[in-house]
Amino acid sequence: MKNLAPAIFPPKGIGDAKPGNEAVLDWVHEIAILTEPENIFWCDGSDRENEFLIAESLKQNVLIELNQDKVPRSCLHRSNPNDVARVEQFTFVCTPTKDEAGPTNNWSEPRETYAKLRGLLKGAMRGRTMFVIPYMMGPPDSPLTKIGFEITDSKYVVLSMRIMTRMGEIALKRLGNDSHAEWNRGVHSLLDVNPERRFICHFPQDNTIISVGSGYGGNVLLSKKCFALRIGSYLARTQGWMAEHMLILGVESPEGRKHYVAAAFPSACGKTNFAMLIPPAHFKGWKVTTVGDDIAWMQIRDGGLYAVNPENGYFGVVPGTSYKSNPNAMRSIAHDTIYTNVALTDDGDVWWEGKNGPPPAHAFDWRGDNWTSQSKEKAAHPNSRFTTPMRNNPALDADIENGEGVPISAIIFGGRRSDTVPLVYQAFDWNHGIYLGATMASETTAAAAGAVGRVRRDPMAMLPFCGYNIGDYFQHWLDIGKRLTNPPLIFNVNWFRKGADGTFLWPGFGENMRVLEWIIDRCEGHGGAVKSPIGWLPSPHDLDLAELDIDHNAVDELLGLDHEEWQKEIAAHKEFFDSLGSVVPEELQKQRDQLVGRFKL
Ligand code: GTP
Ligand code: SPV
Ligand code: MN
Repeated sequence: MKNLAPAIFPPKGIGDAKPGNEAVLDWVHEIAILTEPENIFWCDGSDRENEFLIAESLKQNVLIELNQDKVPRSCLHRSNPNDVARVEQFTFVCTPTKDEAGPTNNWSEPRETYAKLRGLLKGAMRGRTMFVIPYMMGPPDSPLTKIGFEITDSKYVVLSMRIMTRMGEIALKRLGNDSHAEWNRGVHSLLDVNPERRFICHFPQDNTIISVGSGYGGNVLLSKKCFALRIGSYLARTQGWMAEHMLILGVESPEGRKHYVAAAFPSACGKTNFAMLIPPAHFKGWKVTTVGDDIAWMQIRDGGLYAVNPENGYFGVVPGTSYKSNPNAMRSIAHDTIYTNVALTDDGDVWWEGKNGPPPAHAFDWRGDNWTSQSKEKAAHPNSRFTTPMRNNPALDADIENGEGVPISAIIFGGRRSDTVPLVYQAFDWNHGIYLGATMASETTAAAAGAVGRVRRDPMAMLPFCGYNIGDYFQHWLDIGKRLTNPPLIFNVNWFRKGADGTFLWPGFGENMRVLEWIIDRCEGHGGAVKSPIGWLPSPHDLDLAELDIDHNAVDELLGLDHEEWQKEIAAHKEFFDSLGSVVPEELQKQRDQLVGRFKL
């Protein structure tokens, strides 16, 4: 099978970057005895190593060569068709008690789970190469920065981790030789890429992740959802910081005033697009820059919240990306990019639904099958992805390496809601903002296996990523608030509200600048708003809608509150809290009572 490449034998000087830390060596030794690889490859993250691994991957069909004139130094990867998204139903949090994992996580007893996984991993790397990847999450000089190691038998994982993290020597140096230092242990094996033997298991108390049976990004690039969010959120709570599923962007006014905002939207709900926003022509002199597109690690400093992006690259949704919707993403993925599950044209270019220009007459679809512009099936998988270095982004923020982090003026929550939820509104205060986050919902997307378009509650966009009890997570937000003398303001947005005809009421993408400007205005203490039962709402003239072709009825609808819909919404909040049992903090129950009360005024 194409995913299961045989062992490789590198020339001298490649694959021998052994760390000096005894604890790491002991752990690698133990995993090697279990998995019985043909050989061990110690990654150093160098260009030479990368070139060698790309060449081997092309030979073994792990990667497909693209037309180097069209997409220089880029390749295509096809994952197994049974393996194209995160698998939440096979994702486990293995805390000593079920209670610690809480009502929203699949729990599995640690000792039994280790035993089961050991059984699956026994001899799993026979005839294969075992790669050891040292990596660093966060800027080199940040107190938030953490080290991880991922053991894997997939070259695709090695090549992707080199883009997504600061990989190799830099991580070994930061870790040093102290055998008691904190670092994450990650073990990944493709096994036989069989959904029946696919488990993504987290052991927060051991700072350990074991992922088997998948080759898809979110399940196997262990730095990302597994470490930076699930284990990260657990560490953050015990250590007093925050690990969140948030983009971070900088926004600078023509007068040179700069703010940073962090925004939590669920998977495939617009984080990468918002983080790379280009203001429309009307906003002359405004500049938006990207710090991160998916994950924020935040600490308290001087009573405020400061964020770093722990990642080094973007693993972004491809379909819908075009020079019209997201020019910065298009420029980022024009070179040095790994594409996963997009279509391949006859001239060796990549294609996907929503790319600029007409569809090709013929292409190979994401599975590698013949496809024509008449085909009913999609050419690119709806969850096809790009893996690209953040340094490709023309809008990269200058403070990306700032170890203290960037000061956050506003936190924005948002989901994909066809109805009920207005374009934007502001929470009355921090605790009310937590209520907005805790009750947010979104229509499900192709980023996770399962039904698409079903409204589900996804608190802080962390439902699949919180590595401990969600009630304790809410309490952690409340506790952080008590320590903030200068807390960010909290907002909720919804780019996805639809009209009676079923089309989006709001143009979205670059035009979201109009909402962002209102948010910044509110942070600076000007900017009008009216008090509503759900929070501060802009009235139509509070938003700058100049030079925007939008019907005023659509604007009214976007900013309107339908009381009947909200009665259903509040009932759904109650149903959600009830489903969590007794873990929801009293303060959030109180917030709901107050919300109900405000509707009765
Ligand atoms: P993950 O990588 O899964 O965490 O996703 P994400 O939150 O970064 O979402 P992304 O920006 O990749 O957008 C996902 C999908 O939403 C794409 O198909 C976009 O075209 C679409 N999208 C993003 N922003 C907007 C918007 O403002 N309006 C509309 N209508 N669609 C949008
Ligand atoms: C998400 O699903 O939120 C992603 C993609 O960012 S994955 O890395 O697959 O989780
Ligand atoms: Mn994400």
